[in-house]
Amino acid sequence: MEQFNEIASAFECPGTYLGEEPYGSGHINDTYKVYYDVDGEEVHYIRQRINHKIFKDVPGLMENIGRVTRHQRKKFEEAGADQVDRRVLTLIPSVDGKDFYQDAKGNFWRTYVFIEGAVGIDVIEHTGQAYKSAKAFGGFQCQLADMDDRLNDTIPNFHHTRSRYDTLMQAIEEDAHGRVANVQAEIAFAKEREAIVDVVIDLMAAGGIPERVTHNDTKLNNVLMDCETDEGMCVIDLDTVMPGSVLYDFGDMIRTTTNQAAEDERDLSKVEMNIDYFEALVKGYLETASGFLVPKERELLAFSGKLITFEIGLRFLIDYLQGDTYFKTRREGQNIDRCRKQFKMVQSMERQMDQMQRIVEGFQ
Ligand code: ADP
Ligand code: GN1
Ligand code: MG
Repeated sequence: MEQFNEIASAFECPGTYLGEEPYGSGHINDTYKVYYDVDGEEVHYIRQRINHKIFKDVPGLMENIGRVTRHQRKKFEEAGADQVDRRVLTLIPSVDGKDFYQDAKGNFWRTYVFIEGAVGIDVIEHTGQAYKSAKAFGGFQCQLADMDDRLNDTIPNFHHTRSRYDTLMQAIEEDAHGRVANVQAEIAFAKEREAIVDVVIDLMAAGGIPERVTHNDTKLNNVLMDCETDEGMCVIDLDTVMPGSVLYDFGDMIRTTTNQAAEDERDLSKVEMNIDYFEALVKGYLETASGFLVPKERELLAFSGKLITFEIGLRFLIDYLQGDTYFKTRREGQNIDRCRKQFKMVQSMERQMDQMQRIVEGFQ
C-alpha cells in the first residue's frame, strides 16, 4: 500500500487518493482502477504498471501514445464528434511533467482518465457487438492514416509470423522444460502450415500492400463499448500501436470476436468460427475502412483471420515450451489450452474459408 501511495502522489490527479483494485483481464500489464475523492465526489482513474520486460523502451512507447491520442483528439474535434473525452484516452501527467512515472524500483506507471459507462467485453454476446467493435477499429485506423513521422516500434517484429515460427522451432530444439513430448500433435499442426507464415510479410516487403499505422492488438476487449448503446466508444490498449499491416488488425478481430468460447476453452467442441459474427465484422470494418484499403488488402481479409489465429497459437505454444514466462497464467497448462483453442479456430476457418471469402467479395 505504501508503494501505491508513492505512485498516487506522483500524478497530477486532483482530490484525495482513496485506494485501488486490480482491474480487467489483460495478459501483459498490471491494471488498477484507482479511486479519488474530489469535494465529496468519487472520481476514477486507470493506473497501469507497464511491463518493461516486454516493452523495452517505455519512453518511446509513451511518446507513441501521446502522439496517437493527440492526433485522434484533433480528428474527433475536426469532425465535430460528441463526447470526445469518452472516445479517446486521456493521459494524466506526472508531477514532473511527463506522461509516465518511474518508481524507485525501476517500474513504469501511467494514469488515464477512467471512461465511465463503457466496458471491454471478453466474450461476444450478439452480432451488434461484432459490427460496432469492427467499426471502431476501422475508424481508428482511418484516423491515423495521415500521421506523419513513423512511430517507434515498441516490440520489433511483433507480427513477423516467420520469426514467430522460427522461435517455435528453436524452442522445440531446446525443450528447456521437457514439455515437447506432451505437444507432438500441436507441433505437427504448426509444421503442416508453415507455408502461410510469409504471405503478409513478403507482400509488405515487396510493396504489394502498404505499411500503415495499426493497432496490432485488436482483441474485442480492447474497445470500450457504451453500456447503453453498445457503440464502440474508445479504442484502448495502445502499447502496440506502430507501423504494421491492417490485415493483422482485422485478423485479430476475427480471432477474438467470432466465437463465444474463452481464449483458453478446453472443450474444443465449443470452438467454431461463427460465420454470422464474421459477416457482422466485415460489414462494420468496411464501413469505416473501405475508403483506404487497397484491393490486395481486401482480398486477404478472410485469410488474415486464419493467419493471426495461427500466429497467436504459435506464441502460446512457444510460451508453454519456454516455461510460461510471457503471458500471465492463472493455472498449470493454461498456455497450451490457449494454443489448442487457437488451432481449433484455425481449422474451423480453413473449413469455412470459401464462404468467408464470398462474404468479403459480397461487400465490394
Ligand atoms: P492490457 O494491455 O493488460 O490488456 P489494457 O490497457 O487493455 O491492458 O487495460 C486492461 C483493462 O482495463 C481493459 O480491458 C479495460 O477493461 C480497462 N481499461 C483500460 N483503460 C481504461 C479506461 N481509460 N477507462 C476505463 N477502463 C479502462
Ligand atoms: C496480449 O495485452 P493484451 O492482453 O491485450 C498480447 C497480444 C495477444 C493477446 C492474446 C503485447 O494482449 O499480442 O494477442 O495477449 N500483447 C502483447 O490474448 O504481447
Ligand atoms: Mg487489453
